[in-house]
Amino acid sequence: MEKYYELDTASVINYVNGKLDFFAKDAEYECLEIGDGNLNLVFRVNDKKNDKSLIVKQSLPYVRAAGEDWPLDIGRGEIESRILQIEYKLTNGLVPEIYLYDGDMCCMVMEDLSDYKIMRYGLIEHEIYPNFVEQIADFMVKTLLLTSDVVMEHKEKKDYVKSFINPELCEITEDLVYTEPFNIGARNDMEENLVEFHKKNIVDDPKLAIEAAKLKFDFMNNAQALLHGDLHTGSIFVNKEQTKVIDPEFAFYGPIAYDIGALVANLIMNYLSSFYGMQEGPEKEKYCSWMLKTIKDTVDVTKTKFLSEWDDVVTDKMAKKEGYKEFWVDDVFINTAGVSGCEMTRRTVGFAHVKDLDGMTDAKARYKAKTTNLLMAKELIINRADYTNGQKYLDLIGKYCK
Ligand code: SR1
Ligand code: MG
Repeated sequence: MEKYYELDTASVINYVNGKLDFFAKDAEYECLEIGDGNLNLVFRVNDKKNDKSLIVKQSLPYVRAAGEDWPLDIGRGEIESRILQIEYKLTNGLVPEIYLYDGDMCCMVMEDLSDYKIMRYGLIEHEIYPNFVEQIADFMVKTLLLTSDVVMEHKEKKDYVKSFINPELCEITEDLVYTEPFNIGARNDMEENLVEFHKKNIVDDPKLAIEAAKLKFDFMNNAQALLHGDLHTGSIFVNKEQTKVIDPEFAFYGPIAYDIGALVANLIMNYLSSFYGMQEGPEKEKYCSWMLKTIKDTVDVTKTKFLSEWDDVVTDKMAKKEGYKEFWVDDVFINTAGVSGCEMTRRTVGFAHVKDLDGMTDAKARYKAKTTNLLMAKELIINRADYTNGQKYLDLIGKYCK
């Protein structure tokens, strides 16, 4: 920690030039702090004259969204830079390229994606991304299937498991996703008019409690694949052509359902904010039908890709036995529904919310979207075994959103 200091928009330029031969001598710098996540500082350093830019991401020794009272392992960027390099190779560039990781400054320098937008903000503006499903499904299948025991040599996989032990970040998920939202108090944060609703429908339901508990211990004990660990729409950069995944600092070996479920949940929450928040008319119709198709296809295309890749890449003799592939894939998608439900719950009543729902300006519509979100979440957790294909999600949404 002796060599660590917190960067700002002035010092980051010298910092980068001391580490990398990236910018030209005559560079005209423009530097902004663009981090809007819960944890880190993120700078974009741009040379206007030569049109070259990069991103510097620095870990803080605490949770940015909470302040110094919530300390956090400052070395987390090391895991992030390692997984990004692995994912870059596995996915042929569906993540940004890493130029440098500096363990003294807990800093990562990487490719700038200035012609992309954070997907959550694009979706809030009702933008449509035609290539998203194919690319994100490729990302998930390649990073998850290829790092699992059915494909990897088992001792090598165990070395990976060891080197991606990420206890502090996992603890955040164990608490914020799988524990606090199903109880009263702690760091939960909800609108006043949801307090009673939350108690009655979530906290006081014993059936929900046991199913959420099962999902929590699946998250903690099922070292199935090398997860991104926080695959919501704020961790994805998109434009009309391309998709890039960022921010895998919560990476560890966990259940594949955790990545797919987080993504599906965030798409559903955007749908709810649009269904209840947009004015009636052709724009709403077009956007909402695209989002419904995106939810359905995210499940179905990912599932189909797992099944079709399997025969080409699986190496384990027992995994090749007839019927095992279908069992494995079904199990992943059953738990995907459960994870989606936990993510939807925590984003409504827990510590970390989503702008899709919180940003709805009409209070009545926001209440309707948030309560519907909680009821659908509960159904997805309790009856997750029914949600093995995309149409089932659309049936559920259709039942609630009338
Ligand atoms: C204290 S961190 C809160 C949330 O932000 C991250 O993006 C993760 O989703 C985490 O749960
Ligand atoms: Mg993040």
